Amino acid sequence: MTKPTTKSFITVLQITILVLFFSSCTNNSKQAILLPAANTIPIDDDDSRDSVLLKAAHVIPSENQMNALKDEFIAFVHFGPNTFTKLEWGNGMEDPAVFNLKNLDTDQWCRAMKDAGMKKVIITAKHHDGFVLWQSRYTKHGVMSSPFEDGKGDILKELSLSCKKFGIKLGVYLSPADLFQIESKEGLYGNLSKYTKRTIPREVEGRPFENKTTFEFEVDDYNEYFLNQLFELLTEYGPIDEVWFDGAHPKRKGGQQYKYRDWKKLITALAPNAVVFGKEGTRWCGNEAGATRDTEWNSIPYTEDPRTMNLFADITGEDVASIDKLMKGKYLHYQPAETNTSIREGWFYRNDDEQQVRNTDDVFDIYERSVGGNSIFLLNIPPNREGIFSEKDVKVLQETGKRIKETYGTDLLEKAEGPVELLDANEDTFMVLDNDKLILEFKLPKEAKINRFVIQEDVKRHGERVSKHALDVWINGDWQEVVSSTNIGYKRILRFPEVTTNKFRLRILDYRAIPVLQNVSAHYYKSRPPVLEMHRTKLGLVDIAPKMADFKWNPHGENASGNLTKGMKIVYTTNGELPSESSTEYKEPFAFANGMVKALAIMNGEVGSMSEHNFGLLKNKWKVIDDNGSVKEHNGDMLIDENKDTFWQSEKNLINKQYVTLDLGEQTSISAFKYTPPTTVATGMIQKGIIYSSLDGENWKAIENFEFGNLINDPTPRMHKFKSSFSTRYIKLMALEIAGANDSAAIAELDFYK
Ligand code: FUL
Repeated sequence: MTKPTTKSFITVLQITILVLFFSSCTNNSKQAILLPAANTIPIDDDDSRDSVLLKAAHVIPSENQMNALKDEFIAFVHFGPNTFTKLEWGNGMEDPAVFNLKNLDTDQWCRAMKDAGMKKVIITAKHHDGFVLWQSRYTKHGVMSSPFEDGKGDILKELSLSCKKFGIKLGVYLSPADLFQIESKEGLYGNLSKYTKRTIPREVEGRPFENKTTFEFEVDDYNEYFLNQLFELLTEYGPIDEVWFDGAHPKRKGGQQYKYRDWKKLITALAPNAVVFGKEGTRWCGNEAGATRDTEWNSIPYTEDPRTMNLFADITGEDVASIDKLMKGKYLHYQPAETNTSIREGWFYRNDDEQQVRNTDDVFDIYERSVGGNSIFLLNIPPNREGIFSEKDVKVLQETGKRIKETYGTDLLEKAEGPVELLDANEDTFMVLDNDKLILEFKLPKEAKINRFVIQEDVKRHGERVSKHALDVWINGDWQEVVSSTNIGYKRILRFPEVTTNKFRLRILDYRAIPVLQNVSAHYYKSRPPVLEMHRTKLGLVDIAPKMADFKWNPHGENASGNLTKGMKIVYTTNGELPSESSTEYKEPFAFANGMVKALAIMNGEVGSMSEHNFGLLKNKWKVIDDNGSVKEHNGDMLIDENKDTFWQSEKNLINKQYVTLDLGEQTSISAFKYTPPTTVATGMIQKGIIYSSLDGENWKAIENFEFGNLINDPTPRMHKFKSSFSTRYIKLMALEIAGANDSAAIAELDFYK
């Protein structure tokens, strides 16, 4: 892009406004503020690309959004009947008795969050199954009907007390989708009730509210129910700092609409500090796997005015706010992304032996990419059936917190020479890079080892403006570029191979409007042995290598993994034991039939995090003998090719005929199977199905039905354990229900286990 020259596009009217506005600005801001900054700015029909960019650069966070950004690392807690049924999505018809909680220690949750450096926790007060974790006046489907404390327990109350004790902010997840209200006879969801004037909260005998505020809304039964519950949550457990509205819907009914504008009125009045997720406050990052965009702008285009919108669609895709996207909008709105993912496979706790837990390297990596990539990191830690976070999870939280503190707790630029406004760690000072001051130098009193550089723009007052920048270091009497990147926004963490230097040079290479920086700092992260990744070919050769995502920061043309993993040794076991220095050293791919491989890297005497992979039966003799109705370019072989990037897909509308039949080559005993859905399309997720077995390929026996939840948002592999093992030569997998409004089935990879 060419740098905007103000004269070319600012109209006479705008100039008048500017002159008036300038007179009220501080000196320093004068050249930097060309338009009044606002949370939402309309795009006019005659706006050019340059003027749209300029407007985008003047979109700023609201106070609540700014506070949400500053919280940086926050916790999610998924807890409810699913914790006991071990399902990802309940069906709403669970007997509340399944929530058989005997102990609860929310102090333990908060202690672990505090150790991790998390500032806020959001709990599933009501997940899609409709079961409520608090003593609601408006339903019996919740803790009040469970054995937990004889029906007198209140998870939210306990958490809110612990939060106050530990100084952690509290947020509530209240699912608009409500399967209990959909499925039960008297259910309110989609019951086609009339919209009439109703007073919120509805009075309930013997349960008065201390807060006497009332509201009048024209709503139907379900919206009233929802508003009444919001009233309880926001007045009796507060202060509430975030309200989380999930867009996911396992099911809908009766054309039920949500009167979000009314919900919003209630939230603004009762919890003025709450940022609203899933509406105009904060937005979903677009995946649940912890992936981050290389360029995450928070100035988002809207075709309708987000201040008055009722329905917010998910914003997904790699590019959500480039200038091409902005040009399609009618409004520009500041809206930070929340990178939400779980510390465990799935959102709810299932068990401690099979459900994998992310290691500290992984969590720390996501922290750096998300917080350091202009978004908020929301990490889920699901409590177990003992009412506490499992030991493994706590350890990862503690280690992550320790690493964040050790790395970012000290600023190596503390005593550096350079622009004071950027080095003074004072949020009220900033530096306007006007008059072509686009190259900034920082000099340390003496040389230091450094591999992280943090930059913050002054988004609070000036929005996000930089679109390209690079960092040089002084090495052997010369400047050398160590890393370059795109936008900055609230925070950009630059990662690069360690260097020893006493001078840095930050170059701003492109921008949407005159850049205004707020803070810079430099850090050293003691590199750890990398996390490993395993893969097996169809012929059964296993290779182990550093996970490439960890080396994404492009170390200027050198072999990334070679450069960063000098002196690394990989050791592994195949008998289930934890590998140690004396275990078999990995030198080249080795043949392995099935079972668990555990591996870790050792580098400079330090032992890395363990990676494990449970390999299913070898597929070298397998054949797909029937891939009924496959789409041409997605044939049956693709589901057994050990490549999760290719997938089988059936034609549409073949209800009850979407199946694949496999010949395993020999009679085999089977106890479980793994379904890996495709990740590039969301149209073929098999959420319900059935497995048949046959010894001759002609006479079939139904073995068991299976069910997987939340596949569209979280397309990760799913395991199904059969009630008992069975012996078979042929297997048929038939799809019975596809997630979303889709009617073709897809499988990226199918694995069976002994
Ligand atoms: C999704 C839900 O369907 C999951 O169960 C989980 O709550 C996640 C945070 O959002 O869309």
